Amino acid sequence: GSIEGCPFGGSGEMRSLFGRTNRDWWPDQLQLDILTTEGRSADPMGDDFDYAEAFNALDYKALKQDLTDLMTDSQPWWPADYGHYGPFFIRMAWHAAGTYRTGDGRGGASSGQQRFAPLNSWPDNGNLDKARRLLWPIKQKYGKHISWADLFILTGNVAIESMGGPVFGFGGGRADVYEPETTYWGTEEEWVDEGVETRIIPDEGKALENPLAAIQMGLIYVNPEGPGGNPHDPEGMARDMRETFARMAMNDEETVALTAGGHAFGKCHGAKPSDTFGGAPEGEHLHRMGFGWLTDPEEIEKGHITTSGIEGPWTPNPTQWGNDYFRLLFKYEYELTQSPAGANQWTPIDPEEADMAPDARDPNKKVPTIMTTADMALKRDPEYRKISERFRDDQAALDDAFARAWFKLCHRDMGPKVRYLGPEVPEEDLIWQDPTPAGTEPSGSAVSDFKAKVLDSGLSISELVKAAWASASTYRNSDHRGGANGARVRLAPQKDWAVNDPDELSKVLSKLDELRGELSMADAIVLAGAAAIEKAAKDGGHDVSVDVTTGRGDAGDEHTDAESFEPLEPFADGFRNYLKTKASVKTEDMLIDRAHLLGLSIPEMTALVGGMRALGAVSTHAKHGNSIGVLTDRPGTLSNDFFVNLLEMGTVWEVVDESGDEEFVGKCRIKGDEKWRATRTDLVFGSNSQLRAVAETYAEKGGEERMVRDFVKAWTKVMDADRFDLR
Ligand code: HEB
Repeated sequence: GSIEGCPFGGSGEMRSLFGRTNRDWWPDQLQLDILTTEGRSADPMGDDFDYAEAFNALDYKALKQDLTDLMTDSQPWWPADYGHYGPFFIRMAWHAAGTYRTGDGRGGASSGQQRFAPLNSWPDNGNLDKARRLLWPIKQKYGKHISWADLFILTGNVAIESMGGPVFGFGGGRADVYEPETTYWGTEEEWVDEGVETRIIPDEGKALENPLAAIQMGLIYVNPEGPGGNPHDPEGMARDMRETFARMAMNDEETVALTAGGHAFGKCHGAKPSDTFGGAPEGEHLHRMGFGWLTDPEEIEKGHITTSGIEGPWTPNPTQWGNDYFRLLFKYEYELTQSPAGANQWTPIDPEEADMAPDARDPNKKVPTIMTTADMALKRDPEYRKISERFRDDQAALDDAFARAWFKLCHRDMGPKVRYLGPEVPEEDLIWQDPTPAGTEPSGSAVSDFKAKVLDSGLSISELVKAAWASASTYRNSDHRGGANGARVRLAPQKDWAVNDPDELSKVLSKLDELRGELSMADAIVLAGAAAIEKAAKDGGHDVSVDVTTGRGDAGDEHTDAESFEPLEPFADGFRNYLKTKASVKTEDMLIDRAHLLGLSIPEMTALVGGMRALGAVSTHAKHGNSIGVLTDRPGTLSNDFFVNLLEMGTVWEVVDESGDEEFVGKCRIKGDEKWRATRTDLVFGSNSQLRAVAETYAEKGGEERMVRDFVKAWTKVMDADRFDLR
């Protein structure tokens, strides 16, 4: 069944973690992945390349000037509509950023994924291959000092500015990656232009599966022609827009401002039936050199291009910022028409000559303006309409709302503001940046005094470890949100998440608050976990120190958009053996997903799971009850018992029938008496051949010492995952 808010809820059918992959779409694709196994990186820049340092040495002004000049430097192989590439580049930037979704924080502009499959070949990204190639001479000129990912967004900003539009700022710092990211984009085997089903069909009880944020496979958001292409369903159109934009963290006002502001510029392309064009880049002939959707150069020259299939501009001034979009939307009645490519679109009835637009190639020729079905929703939906009327009558309000929403769109996946680089980072703190007040360095013996008091406080090892894990483990490498800094674990909604055992957590936090003195809560929580682990290691005969870099600050409710933290709730956390409800992927897949979001390697994940089980740090609210998976007789001691007992041949495992394949009992192979209980997440370290191989190294002679060391290192990595202030 579908689980409200769960990134793996949805269809109810079991699926693989990443759904349909590049290899499924393009079976003939070059098999480069065999060269990225065995620890070899695909990144040519090398480990010591520091993008921030390179960016800071960029001649930013010169780059912006070159981008401004490029806007009107029309190239014969892909001439600029109206002699200005601005609108085209805005669409490129919007589609780079617009894949972001709050559900798992994946997608978005921050690693330049539009360069790679599948995004480079999504029908919705049609012809953006040309936009990126237009930028190549500039990328080449500035080299390592500007990443593709930053360049896409900065180009969008320059495009807006060069057409008189309002811009709020720019933060650089998106380091490129050199291989496609593994992101779940859905399970469907067809693209939107091949007739794949729409994902929201209320009559059939079909809701948009989380974390997906697009209405059909191959789209960024909605279908511009209407739900499933149907232009006669205004309610459905608004519903689809509201749902998909909400998944991108946008409310109604932001949605209206973005769509109307974006469509102040440029045009739609639907001059010819789409079957007169070549295929998408990834599957095209070698000699097309990564270009797709091709037709005769003479046709391109004449502007006979099809992208979406819809044809025409929204306003009479497609390269000038202004309010004509709303003016025309409300001035005219619109009728449903078909583009030359056969797409559904809306045309004003009896437009005045002055409200006609120039042809994209011939300024002396006049063409009618258009609206897509999605644009029509801005006046057909009552809530959108109120906002649209306000913007129609108040240009300054639209300017401000568009500039802010565009900035958010392009920076939402960059995490806290300390990650932004460059001279145009806005002063103002924005709530969606999860601002955290700066911390202070504790003085003298504050840290050691506190750690001693914590161990004397009566709080258990497991309670302290769980609190620190609850605080830090919300971090997501995908959008750099969450983590221990700010101590938001003591605020709503995190303090009440079932995975955090709220009653226990609140007891631990108030005790720590009592003992912490001058330390921030955020530091205190991490230090308490460190003290507990040092003690637990010592009890196991290992003398280790768990280093903590202090200096975390405490955020308050006023710094926190509680609602925006809801998608960070783990519906499964294999590290704490917690599962809320069975999902549409295997429970062990959810551990892998969480480890990926935390940026962990296989050995790091393995050492953490084994260590946390030994420490007894499992959730009591786990579906499976307390202490399940704690395969040791001495919980609270840091040992390799979990691995030793898991791999012990004297134990045979059976499914606990009522558990629906989620809980297992380990019995003595000879006597048959019960020894342990475990979950899928536990047994996968014995059943999966690769994880077993790693588990064996921790269970074998000499392995415990290494496990303790690896555990502490991985633990510290998680605790510090959000310490961008240190880098
Ligand atoms: Fe947009 C274009 C739809 C949103 C900006 N769009 C466009 C088109 C379409 C659309 C269909 C056409 C393409 C071609 O070429 O053919 N959109 C849409 C939708 C939505 C949107 C449905 C949701 C509602 N946009 C948007 C946003 C933005 C934009 C948000 C930003 C801000 N677009 C844009 C631009 C353009 C477009 C600028 C133009 C391009 C050129 O000109 O090339």
